[in-house]
Amino acid sequence: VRYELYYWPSIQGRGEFVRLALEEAGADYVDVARRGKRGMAAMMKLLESKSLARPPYASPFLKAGKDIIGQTALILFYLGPRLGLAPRDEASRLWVHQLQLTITDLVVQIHDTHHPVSGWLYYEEQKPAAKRRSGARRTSGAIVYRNSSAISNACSAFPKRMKRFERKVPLLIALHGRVGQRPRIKAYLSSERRVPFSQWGIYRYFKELDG
Ligand SMILES: N[C@@H](CCC(=O)N[C@@H](CS)C(=O)NCC(=O)O)C(=O)O
Repeated sequence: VRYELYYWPSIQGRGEFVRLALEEAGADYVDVARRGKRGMAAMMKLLESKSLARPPYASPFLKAGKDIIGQTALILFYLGPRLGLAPRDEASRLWVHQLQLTITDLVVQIHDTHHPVSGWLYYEEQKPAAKRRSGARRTSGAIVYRNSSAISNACSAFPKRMKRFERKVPLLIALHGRVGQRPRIKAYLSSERRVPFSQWGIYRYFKELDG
């Protein structure tokens, strides 16, 4: 199967979790919307289609043969055994899925640090609430910091806070380093396939929120 990943081309965002899995497995895949205007049009066509029996809610979504699967955690649940990345026994597989769903919660929490009121308003229109929200951000994210993508992204959005937090979780930080050293991931991170960090993704850096 040649997998087709559909995600916004200019941000790592939620798509990155899927990209990392596909890259680690050396899977045959196309990052469709990053293939110029045509790729983007193909994604919009599927997102806006009224004739799909099982339409995806939002990007990212994956096309595998005739199947279209949305929701980041579900895409990974689907890919895990197929790419040989998930454990075989059910309890362990469910545990991995549970971790990924917790990461999904964390992603929303991080997003809400800069857009606590609405994703449709500018950050500048919700600054006071953003400040309160990021101060109140739960550190229960600890468990999901096992995830390599979450760590590097959190470091770029909250460099000061993460420096302090890192001291408390040395094993996690070491694991993050090891993931970055895995041959396929290492090659991917320095390739053009990797979308650079930006101020438009989920993890944005604002000095005033990194208190
Ligand atoms: N729960 C979904 C959330 C998907 C989502 O919100 N995707 C964002 C980009 S990261 C998006 O495309 N939003 C546009 C929209 O919701 O219309 C997941 O984890 O995949």
